[in-house]
Amino acid sequence: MRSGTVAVIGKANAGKSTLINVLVGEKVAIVSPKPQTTRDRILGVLTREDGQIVFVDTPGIYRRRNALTDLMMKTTETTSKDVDAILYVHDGHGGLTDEDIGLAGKYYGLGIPMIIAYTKIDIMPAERIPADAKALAEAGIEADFYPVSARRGKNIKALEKGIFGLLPEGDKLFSEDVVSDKSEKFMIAELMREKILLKFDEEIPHGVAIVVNTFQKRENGTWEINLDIVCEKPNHKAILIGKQGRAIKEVSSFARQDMEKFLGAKVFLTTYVKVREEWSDSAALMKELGYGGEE
Ligand SMILES: Nc1nc2c(ncn2[C@@H]2O[C@H](COP(=O)(O)OP(=O)(O)OP(=O)(O)O)[C@@H](O)[C@H]2O)c(=O)[nH]1
Ligand SMILES: [Mg+2]
Repeated sequence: MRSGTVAVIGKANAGKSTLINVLVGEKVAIVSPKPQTTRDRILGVLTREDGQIVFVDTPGIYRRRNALTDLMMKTTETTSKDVDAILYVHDGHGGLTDEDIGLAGKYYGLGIPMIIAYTKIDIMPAERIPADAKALAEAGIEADFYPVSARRGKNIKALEKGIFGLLPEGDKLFSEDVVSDKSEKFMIAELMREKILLKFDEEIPHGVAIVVNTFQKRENGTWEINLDIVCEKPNHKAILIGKQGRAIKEVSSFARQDMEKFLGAKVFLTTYVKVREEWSDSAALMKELGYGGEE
């Protein structure tokens, strides 16, 4: 039996969380077309008869903007050093620059067994794949290279096999019914944030935190959920609410549908938009909003 932890590392928006969801077979992390979707370290557990892979999703590598980004990058750095293997995710469709090669090289250089998932091959010319594989190898990055598409489920089985091959002999770390280390309440907040990421332009979702105030199952089996959408500026609040509350109604309705799917029961969701100026640059406010509490 082989078991171990695998840090999933790569640039922001590379497709790390999507790949973990597909490998695990369940949604453990939210996904969006905007960079900086993942803020926390999230475990996704894949159990087979003969072993277990504990994926550690990390915030994508991104330019520093504020205290929140700093904290996110620190999470990624510490995670990458404290695992049995690294799954380095590269967005093949985005091209391969010297900077990309440098970044992959940096993690390869840690001396931890590493595998490369070259993803999004469903939306790029196949001819480029061998050339990019060669460029990485020529730069001294001799990690096994797997072209995959998380969206189309292509080559995922082969990648899984490759990852198991890097892990040490050992017993499972989690019981087999566990797929994530995060609570239902955490996922509820994340589903709300996902819908905001999908609906609004970058500046707004980057400054949003979700605080779940009520998360309660009623006797009849339905859920009562009340949450705050905390943003950084009064004009962001106005945009989040929208004309006659239309924007907030729309995102709340999409979020509620996903929450119902996730909890398998009817949800009564109320949302409230609040302003906490510059929370993402204040360590104390960040902590209050649930970031950086687990040092
Ligand atoms: N076409 C295509 N799109 C993909 C694939 N994998 C991910 N995507 C898209 O790429 C975008 C980013 O995906 P995420 O999984 O959120 O990326 P991430 O690396 O976790 O991003 P951060 O958490 O921000 O670092 C989303 O719009 C996904 O739908 C793929 O295999 N094919
Ligand atoms: Mg992510």
